[in-house]
Amino acid sequence: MQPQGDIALIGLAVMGQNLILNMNDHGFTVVAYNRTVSKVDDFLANEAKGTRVVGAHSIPELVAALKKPRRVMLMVKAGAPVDEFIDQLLPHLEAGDIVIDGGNSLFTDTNRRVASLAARGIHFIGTGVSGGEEGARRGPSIMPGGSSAAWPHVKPIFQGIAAKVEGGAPCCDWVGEGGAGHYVKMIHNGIEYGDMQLIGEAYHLMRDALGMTADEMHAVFSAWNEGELDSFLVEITRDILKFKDTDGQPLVDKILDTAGQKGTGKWTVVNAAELAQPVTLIAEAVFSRCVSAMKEERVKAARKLKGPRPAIRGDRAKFVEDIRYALYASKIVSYAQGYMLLRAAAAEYRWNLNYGGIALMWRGGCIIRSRFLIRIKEAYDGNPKLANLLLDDYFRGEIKKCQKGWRNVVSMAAKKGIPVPAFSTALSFFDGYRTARLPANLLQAQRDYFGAHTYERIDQPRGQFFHTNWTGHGGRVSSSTYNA
Ligand code: NBP
Repeated sequence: MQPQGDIALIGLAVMGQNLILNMNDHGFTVVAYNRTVSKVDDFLANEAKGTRVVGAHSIPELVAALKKPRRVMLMVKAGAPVDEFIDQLLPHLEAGDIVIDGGNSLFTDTNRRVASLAARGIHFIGTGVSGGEEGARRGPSIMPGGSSAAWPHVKPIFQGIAAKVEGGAPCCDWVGEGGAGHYVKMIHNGIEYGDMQLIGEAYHLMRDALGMTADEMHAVFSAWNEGELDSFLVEITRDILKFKDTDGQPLVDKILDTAGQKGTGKWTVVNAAELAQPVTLIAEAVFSRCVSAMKEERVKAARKLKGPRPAIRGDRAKFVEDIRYALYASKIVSYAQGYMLLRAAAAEYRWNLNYGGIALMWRGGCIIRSRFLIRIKEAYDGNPKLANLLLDDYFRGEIKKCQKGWRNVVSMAAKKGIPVPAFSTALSFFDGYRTARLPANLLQAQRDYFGAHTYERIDQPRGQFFHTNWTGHGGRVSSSTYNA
C-alpha cells in the first residue's frame, strides 16, 4: 500500500496534539509520534479517536508512513531535544525531504540547522507558532522561515490551518531565509511581554491609585476592548477580572504577584543590545518580571522604604481615561521599537522582511492579535521604507491625542510612588527620539577627558574626530574610534 501520511508531527504535548487535530480537520493525514511512545496510543484512543490520524511507534515506522517529499514537524521542547530528533531522523530521510521545527527555538539555532541540513540535501524550516492551545486547535499565527525551496510543499498545510482575517487572509506567510521565522516569533513574544506589562501597569494604577474593585476594572477593560485597544490580551484581562474563586471573591486577588518567564523576552532584549536598538519597553517588561520574582525581598523592603500614599483624589473617570491614553501611546511606542529591531535585523542578517505582512500574520491567531495591527500593516503597505512607525501620519495623530493624558499618568504615578516602568520608558523614548540635541555632547566630552576616546564637533563635518588635552597634562595620543 502507498504511504498515506501528508505530514508527521513529533511531540504530543498541548501544542502538538492540537495542531494535529487542526490539520486533520483540514483534510490532511497526520502521522503522530512522541518520545514517550505510550502517549501515541493514549492520544489515538482519546483526543484523536475517530479521526484519520495515524500513530507511529518508532522513527522508521513514522518515515515509512509518509508520502514524498516527506514532511516531519517537531513540536517539542526547544534546545537539545530538537537536535536529538534531527539526529534520529536523518538516517531515514532522503534528499528533498523537509524537517520543520515549530517550537520556540532560538533563531541562531535555526540558522545553524538550516545550513547543516542543507549540506545533506534536506530542507529545514524553523517556524514560529503562536496562539497557545486554542490557537493551535482553531487557527494559530504561523511564521515560517528557512529553506525557501520547501515552502511550496508546506504552504497548503500551514495556510490551511492558520487563523484567517480580513476576507480570509491567512495569518501565515513565508518570512525569509535561515532563522527569520523564529526571529519574528521572538519579536512577537517580546512585544507580548510589553503589552502584558502595560496592561499590568494600567491595572496597578486603577487598583492602588483609584482603589477600584475587580468588577469596576472589568467594566473599564470591557469598554476599552470596544475601541482602538481591542485585542486578545485586553479581552482576557476583562474576563480574568470578572472570574470569581469558589468563595465568590475575584480569583485574581489571590494569585501570588511573582511572574515567570521562559526566555523569549530575554532573547529579544539581548538581541536588541547586540544590534544597538533601544527596545526599552520590552527590556522594562522583562526586568519588571525579575523585580516581581523578588517577592520576599520586596515584602521586607516594603516595611523599611517609605514613600507617598498611592491614593489619588479628583476626577476618577478622567484619570481612567488618561490611563487609557497612556496605555495606547505606550503600546504604539512599543511596536515602533519592535519594528526598529526588525529593520535592524533585516539589515544585519540580510533578510527581506515584509513589515506589513508580519503585522498581518500577527493580526489573528496569536497572543498579540489586535485591531491596532491593521493600522501597522496600512502604514508599511503605504510606505515599506518607513523609518519609524512614530513618523507615520496616522500614529503621529494618535500620539498627539494621547500625549496630555499619558504625561499626566506618568507624572502622577511618580508623585504617588506607583511603579510604571513601561509607561515611563515609552514616554522617555518618545521624548528622546523627538529631541534634536541630547546631552550626549557632555558624555562625549567625559569619554574624551578620561579615555581619549575622541569626539565629533558640530562646526565640523561628520566623521572627523578630535581629541582635547583637557587637563593640560594628558598625552597627545588618542584612543581608536569605533563603536562596539
Ligand atoms: P512542551 O514544551 O512541554 O514539550 C513537550 C514535548 O517535548 C513532549 O513531546 C516531550 O516528550 C518532548 N520532550 C521534552 Br519536554 N524533553 C525532551 C527531550 N529531552 N527529548 C525529546 N523530547 C522531549 O510542549 P508544548 O507546550 O506543547 O510546546 C511545544 C513547543 O512549542 C515548545 O518549543 C514550546 O516552546 C512551543 N510553544 C508552546 C506554546 C504554548 O502555549 N504551550 C505556544 C507556542 C509555542 P515526552 O512526552 O516524552 O516528555
